[in-house]
Amino acid sequence: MLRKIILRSFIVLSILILTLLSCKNGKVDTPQKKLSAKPNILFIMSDDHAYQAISAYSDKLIKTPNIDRIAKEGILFTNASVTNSICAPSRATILTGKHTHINGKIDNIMPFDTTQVTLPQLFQKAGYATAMFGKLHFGNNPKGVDDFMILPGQGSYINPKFITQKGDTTITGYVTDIITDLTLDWLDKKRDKEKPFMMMYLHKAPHRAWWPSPEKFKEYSQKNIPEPATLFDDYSNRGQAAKSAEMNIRDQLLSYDNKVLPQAIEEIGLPIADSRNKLYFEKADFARLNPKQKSLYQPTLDAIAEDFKTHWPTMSEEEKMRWQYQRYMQDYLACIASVDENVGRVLNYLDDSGLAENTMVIYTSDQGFYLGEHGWFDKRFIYNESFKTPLLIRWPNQIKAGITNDEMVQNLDFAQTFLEAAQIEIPSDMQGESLMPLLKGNTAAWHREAVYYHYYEYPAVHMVKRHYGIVTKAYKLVHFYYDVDEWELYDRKKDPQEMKNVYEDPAYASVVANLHKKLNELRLKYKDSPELDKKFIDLSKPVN
Ligand code: SGN
Ligand code: CA
Repeated sequence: MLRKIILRSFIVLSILILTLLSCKNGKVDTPQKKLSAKPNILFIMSDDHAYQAISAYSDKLIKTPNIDRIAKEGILFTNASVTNSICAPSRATILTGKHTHINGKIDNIMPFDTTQVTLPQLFQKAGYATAMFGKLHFGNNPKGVDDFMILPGQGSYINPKFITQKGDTTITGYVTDIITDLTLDWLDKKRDKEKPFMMMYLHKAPHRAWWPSPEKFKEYSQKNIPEPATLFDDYSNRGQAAKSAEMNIRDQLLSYDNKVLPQAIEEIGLPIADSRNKLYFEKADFARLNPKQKSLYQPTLDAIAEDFKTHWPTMSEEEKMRWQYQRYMQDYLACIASVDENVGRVLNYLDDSGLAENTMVIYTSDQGFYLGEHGWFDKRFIYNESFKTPLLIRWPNQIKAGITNDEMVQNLDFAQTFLEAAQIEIPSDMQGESLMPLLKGNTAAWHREAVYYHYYEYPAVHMVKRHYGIVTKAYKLVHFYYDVDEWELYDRKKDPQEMKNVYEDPAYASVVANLHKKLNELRLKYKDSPELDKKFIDLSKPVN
């Protein structure tokens, strides 16, 4: 009897111990195992980086070997676009997975409703280590990030100030290098390595006023950059919107954009047309340089001033355009050269630390940019160069190397893509679609034929009129409204430079009818409407 009792107790005890052990394993090990299978997300975004200036798209202007690596070892999207081509609205779309008329951040001015759930919050809640470094331009207190250091507003290229959880701090150096140092430091030393990470590494460059590092400034100021075919566009065959925009390289670039010292302008007897010219040198990046840094820039600044004084007074209008274009592009590309080098540093870190295989690396921009096409700089329009945005994604564990994809994808889709990749539940009110099927090469599972676009910031800097439109692989239908009521249609295959509005051409009558119908459907699908257009016009009116 006693032996029986002892034996039974022994069995019961063993079962109990085994159960307890497996429970403990269950509690401690399962989530870890699950989490370690989850990918890291490294979201790299620069500000105003045109796809024309990434050699994975075209090497006519610059070679970007490091950014290209992401596509070579992953996927390149050739038809990626934004829903609203301007900084803060693009960021709001990425963070909420919603069009700007739904998340409310229709322009750079309108405040963002911070009660909305943003992407990092979802990742943090799901057990990810989260961080954000660089330019947010979107309120100065990001939610859902364990660590952040962000530039106030647009931030400075030189000796930038950062907002942190512990207050403001200023770091000496060049902004692109600094944002990368902060990113690498967090990846290497600060993050909780028990968790997967979601990191937003956000460059200020190459935003206006395109201030390069001193070495790149010198190097690129000596280059001759090829001109785009449409540099001397006269905007014929199009409506009011293109004609009245204020972003012409010859006429609207200011001397601080071109780094022509105010003294040089005064010396040849020209008025400094815009008080901001002088202010920039007195208050902005140039004024932030310490004497040692200034001495590194001075020889290049002097050479530009000399060149300007010698040639500008006798230049024809055409030559002035060409001169302005060279100066603009030299600095713009010099800024990108630094971005590319720094992206290389981060990719090397992923390789060296063994993180590369299971890290999804995304390279994109908050929108595209005009690099002299139509004679312009800046963005805002639904026309190709600013509507499209670079998109390169690498994730060796899941994406085959070297895929090119031409589907109509948008920044609206990013949130759902990253959430699906991380196996986090996608909120049902997000408006995009996960790109995961495309990343896995399953194009047959992708059925979208058209995307929707809506731009609002007017009247405002650069004077690009309010407009919305629909874009398919073959066509683009646009409605400009507010103080005009004009429709434009472009045949994207026959007229990729978008030089001829064929809306009134009878040959396109059925295309127009079909696209109008589809545009209405998209407006309904995404919950946009004439009532909302009017609401945003009323909200934008200055309150006395
Ligand atoms: C500044 C720039 C504009 C630019 C806007 C918005 N002028 O106002 O050229 O369009 O930012 O850019 S500047 O002389 O102050 O640089 S955005 O990327 O932030 O939307
Ligand atoms: Ca931008």
